[in-house]
Amino acid sequence: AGAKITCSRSRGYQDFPDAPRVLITGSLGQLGIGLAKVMRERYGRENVIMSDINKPARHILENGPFLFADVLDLRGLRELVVNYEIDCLVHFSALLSAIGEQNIPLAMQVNIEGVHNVLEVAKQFGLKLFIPSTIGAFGPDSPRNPTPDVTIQRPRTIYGVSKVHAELMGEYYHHRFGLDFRSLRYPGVISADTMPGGGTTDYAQMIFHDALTTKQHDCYLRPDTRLPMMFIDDVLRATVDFLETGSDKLSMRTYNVTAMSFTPEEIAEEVKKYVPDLEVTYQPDHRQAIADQWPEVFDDCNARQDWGWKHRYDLPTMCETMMNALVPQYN
Ligand code: AKB
Repeated sequence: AGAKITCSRSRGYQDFPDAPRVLITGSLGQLGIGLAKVMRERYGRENVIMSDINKPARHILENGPFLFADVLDLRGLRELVVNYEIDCLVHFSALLSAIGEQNIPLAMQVNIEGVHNVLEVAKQFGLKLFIPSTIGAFGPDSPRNPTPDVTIQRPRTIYGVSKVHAELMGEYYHHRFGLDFRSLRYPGVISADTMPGGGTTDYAQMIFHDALTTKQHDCYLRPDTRLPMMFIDDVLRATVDFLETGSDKLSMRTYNVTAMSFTPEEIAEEVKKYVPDLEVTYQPDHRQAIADQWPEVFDDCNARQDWGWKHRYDLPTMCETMMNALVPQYN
């Protein structure tokens, strides 16, 4: 392992004297490639190591260090952290809400055992640890509009249960062992450069691809299903800003973040401004029951107050940016 990593820590640190060395698990999912890009610009290419159990496309290998890492292999994780002098672990490996329900044992392994492993490694080697949480960490008993940071959490998906577990375990390790654990509860994330990966909010990304190909989008949610959402650039900026915030500014370790809330009907209207003959039909499936238990509007006032979170993309600017990114891909 590691043959492809050519830098030494000192070389990386010459250009970026205060840069942490970061390992991103599950980095071939929706967020990892983008986060590695943003972090490499800030911390230096060699200081941000992507990892996954899947094989990356060639361009990913060309853009910076990539390693095989299985989050279920504790010894392997320890080895990577020691060999590559990791300071910060960003743990993205997880099965999302819809796919998790289809393979509960695997979701428990990846989302719960995987978290145990990264917590142990982070504690042992004094790493900063980021594990994302989600709007899915709330459930039918939580207030839905708005949903504050601290309230009833009784999710009814394995994804939600595993994310509450991650939040609580991370906070426990923080209080018990002083671990610098941080978590953001992300809403649905919309991005142009990857396809959706088994979530309940996937439709909000698929509608763009459908509009630009078949001009026909069959939505698996009811037209009036309101969910919190964020454009990927906001998600990545929130994550880096949050990780760079001094511990003294954080009044808690797990924060809600969001940018907008919309329904399938509302995003369809916005996309039709670019593709007027787009046809949208609605056939709710098993994902409707999941969405019906989730927040409609997310209250992220603590993130805004404590570390200055401010979104840049709302529904119209997100749609414009998605269209600008995707139109050239389909022409
Ligand atoms: C999902 O739909 O499962 C995710 C999420 C909101 O956490 N996108």
